[in-house]
Amino acid sequence: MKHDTLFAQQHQVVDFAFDDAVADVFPDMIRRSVPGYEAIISQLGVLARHYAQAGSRIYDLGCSLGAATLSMYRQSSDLNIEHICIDNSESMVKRCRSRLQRHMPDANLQVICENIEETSIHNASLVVLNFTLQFLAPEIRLELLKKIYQGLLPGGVLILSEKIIFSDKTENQLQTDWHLASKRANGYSDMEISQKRAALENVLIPDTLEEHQQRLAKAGFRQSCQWFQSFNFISLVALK
Ligand code: GEK
Repeated sequence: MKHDTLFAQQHQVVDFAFDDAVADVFPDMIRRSVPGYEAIISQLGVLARHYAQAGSRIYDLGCSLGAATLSMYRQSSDLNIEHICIDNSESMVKRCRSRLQRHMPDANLQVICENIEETSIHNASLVVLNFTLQFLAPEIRLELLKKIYQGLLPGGVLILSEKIIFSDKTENQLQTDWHLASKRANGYSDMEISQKRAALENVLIPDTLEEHQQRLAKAGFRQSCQWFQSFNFISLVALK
């Protein structure tokens, strides 16, 4: 696995982009930056086993290199699922396509380069937004959730993982400090941490847990259950 040193040199901070340089080190970057990422990926397989309906579609929106899809496929390969992976980064999509074709050659799979705002969703038993919604402009998030709700089959679910903020200032500071401590423990220097934070500032806009739950309810979901938290990273299952 290629080591992520993208922010190790002092440089002029530009907005973070999912380009070739990021895609090349992405598995290392996300594993060291998102506490619990690997646990989430493996539990997505368990949840897919639970919710995937035979002959339906599973959408992985903002799929990056396809880790979520691979985990879900491995637990549901007997169910004749059509896997739809979407990302708007060409750098991610070309690597994702070749990885998934290699690791799941018998799967019914489409890997598409497009903005998830444009994706039409239907016959879905499961839709995954694993750390993707946070990169969309806040004012279009509800529309996307409504579209997902409409495209889900009865009994279908959305799995939504996000970095969050906390309305209580003290807790927000503590959770942020704990996350930074985990990045340091994973070998990132203070300079790397602060340069990456500056690069993400205008690109990753987090909501509170309450904002997510209210938005999911507005989109039509009858209930959303939090199943994961590690510091300021959470995951929800939203039920149609
Ligand atoms: C994983 N889910 O490994 N349309 C399509 N893709 C988008 C959009 C958009 N509007 N905005 C951002 N992306 C993955 C990890 S990473 C999370 C998801 C992170 C894509 C973007 O190109 C990137 O690949 C992904 O969403 C976010 O389970 O890097 O923190």
